Amino acid sequence: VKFVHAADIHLDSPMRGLDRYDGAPADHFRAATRHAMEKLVALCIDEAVDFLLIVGDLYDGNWKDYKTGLFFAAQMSKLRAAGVPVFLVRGNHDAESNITRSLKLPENVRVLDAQRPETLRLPQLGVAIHGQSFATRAVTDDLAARYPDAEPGAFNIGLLHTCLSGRAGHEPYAPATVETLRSRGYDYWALGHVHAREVISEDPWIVFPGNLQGRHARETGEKGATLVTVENGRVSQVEARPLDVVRWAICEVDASSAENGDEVLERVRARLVEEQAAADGRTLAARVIVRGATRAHAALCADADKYLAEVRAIGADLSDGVWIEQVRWETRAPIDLAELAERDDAVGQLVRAVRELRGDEAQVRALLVELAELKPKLPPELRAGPDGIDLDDPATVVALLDDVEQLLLPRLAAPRESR
Ligand SMILES: [Mn+2]
Repeated sequence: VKFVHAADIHLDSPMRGLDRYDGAPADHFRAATRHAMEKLVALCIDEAVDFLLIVGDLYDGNWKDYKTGLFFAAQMSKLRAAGVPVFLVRGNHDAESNITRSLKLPENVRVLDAQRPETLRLPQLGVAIHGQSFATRAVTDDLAARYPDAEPGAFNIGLLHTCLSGRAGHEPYAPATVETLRSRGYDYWALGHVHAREVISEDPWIVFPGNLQGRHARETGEKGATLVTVENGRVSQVEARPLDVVRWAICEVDASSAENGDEVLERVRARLVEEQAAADGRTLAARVIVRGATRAHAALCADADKYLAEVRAIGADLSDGVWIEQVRWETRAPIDLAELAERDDAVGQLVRAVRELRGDEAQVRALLVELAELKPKLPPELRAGPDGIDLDDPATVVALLDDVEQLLLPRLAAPRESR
């Protein structure tokens, strides 16, 4: 038995943060959830699966018009032609009460009941599927508590749109504990609702496949469905299959010690090229965050619009294009040690102390004695090996002083510097 487990397709969900500008592949973005759905259908056909499970939030909300439903129905017809049945439960986004429009779906699609748990039996496969749809958006009952026990002799699957015991960033719907799920005796729990893929347990299998297509800058990385193979009544393989057509990424760019704006832009380009390679031919949507102490800081602040446009131009220039969702400038001005040393506050004292220490071997040795206490507290990988810190060597301490200047002083001095 082979099946595909998908959830949170959010068909026709708008891609959030989509700001139109010349060169942005806006149409491609708008159609991304549909293209991902097409890839899901193709996966089911190519892998000749026995059925497809869709565990809630197939739709993003009530349809704007019938086009959304029509698209889904057409995709399901393709599966019917390939002999693939589809079992689905509704989630909070597409609860019965949310969706006022409807279309008759092809008869290979079965939507599970919203009033009570329902069990579907596939005797020719030896499979029993248990599940319940959301009747309303905010289901706060533990739906799983009322699911029936496993059917003896069958491979039992539970469909549940749930937050489990709570997941950051997800509404607390249909809470359930892993213990409740285990107690049903099922072989595979096909969950939905949480948009990041997560394998909660392997015995029994409890899986969030994640959403099919990222929809904004916080839904980064690979997205897709899970392909499950069952042999002799036991799960033999669980594979994540990427199906997204647009990949979201947060590109952090270190602008430290870049001399000017052009150099910062070169680093942005290099990061985008890296991320694009990781996206494996997909369109990339990137949030760019530029950090670090750079002489370009003042120019970047003074001309933020220009530099945003420059970054977008880089995105458009890369082959196939990279869409820039947002650029955050979190740079700071480099510190002027000479100026800081003049200050008569604690920061000035620190700068002067660091300077003196560097040239005074007796003081360094005295410091080594104080640092001896730290040695047993260091994690083993810092006590020895290539990353080890030799706290008996004065040269180590002198080198650390450079780090103190580069890391500590900008933080301490920052409030005065951020103009
Ligand atoms: Mn949901």
